Amino acid sequence: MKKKITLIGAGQIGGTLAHLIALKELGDVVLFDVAAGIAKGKALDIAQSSPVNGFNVKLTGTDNYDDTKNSDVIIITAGVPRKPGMTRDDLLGINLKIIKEVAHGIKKTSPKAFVICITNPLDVIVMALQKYSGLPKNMIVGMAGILDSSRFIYFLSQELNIHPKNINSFVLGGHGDTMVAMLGSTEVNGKKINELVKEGKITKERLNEIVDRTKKGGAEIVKYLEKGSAFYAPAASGVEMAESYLKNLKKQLPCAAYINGEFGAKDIYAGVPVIIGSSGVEKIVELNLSKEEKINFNNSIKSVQELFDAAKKIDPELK
Ligand code: A3D
Repeated sequence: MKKKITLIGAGQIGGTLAHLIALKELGDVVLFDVAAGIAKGKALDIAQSSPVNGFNVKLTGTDNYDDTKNSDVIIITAGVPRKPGMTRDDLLGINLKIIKEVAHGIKKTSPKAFVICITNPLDVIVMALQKYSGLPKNMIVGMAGILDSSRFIYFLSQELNIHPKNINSFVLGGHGDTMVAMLGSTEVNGKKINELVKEGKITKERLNEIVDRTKKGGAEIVKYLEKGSAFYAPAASGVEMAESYLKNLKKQLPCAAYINGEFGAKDIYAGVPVIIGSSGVEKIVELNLSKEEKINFNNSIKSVQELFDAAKKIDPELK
């Protein structure tokens, strides 16, 4: 039987997710949005491309949670994106309210689903989603690390004129300005990036600039678009997580997962390397961090905690 994938939020990312999922034939797609017309219109538009692209999945649009019943995977993008000059944290109040509504909707209709959250501010929203819904922590995960890592690898590949597939790297911590590029684990053609610095292939200053551009990667796109934020790369990243779950690929991916002791952090969601397979988040992969990486990771966890404290003030139910 075909898998059922529900996308809560049929905006820029939701629509792109639907298109990618259809092209990859990962399952039947239900697009859900409070703006039912957008969900229905996008579902119909993508479905009409099936004769051209040759995929065979069903696409429907709705604003009724009953139609999302018994989904295998749910990807949430419901919420408001940034406008130029805004930080992700500025979205907290409004997106918290939206995520509460979504949590209640999916809890009733798809309590067994693997749930991927993309709504910002990511780490705090995914933590709130878990608390509001009460769904198992290993079945609720946030997408950010794959996107941040992909941005970092892309910028490095352009700088070094090397195909991205020959670069291994990832970004951990919270999805914000405190995110941590793991330079100690970054390899280009199997060689540590620090060796390339020693060989003069890239300067330390240039590498720092690339790390900085990665941290501000979302804002750079918001500034260009003026209305809305990035959606192609975020959607591709969400699909990679869904695919690893649906096909039990057990890929190691940087995701916002529930940490309880790993990496020295406790009772918080933030970006760490995890294995995603048919049991959801099957494992957090602990790594040896350098002294500097550890300090930066702790700093990032602290800022996620501070924002979650702010969320608790907005809604005491989160305590
Ligand atoms: P957008 O195109 O505005 O789509 C959001 C959709 O959510 C709209 O169609 C709304 O109608 C819908 N919506 C609002 N309230 C509800 C509700 N209660 N139930 C169902 N649907 C609702 O935004 P987008 O797709 O560009 O971005 C969606 C979210 O993803 C935003 O919060 C962004 O900040 C976030 N985002 C996160 C990343 C990460 O890497 C974590 C990257 C890019 C964007």
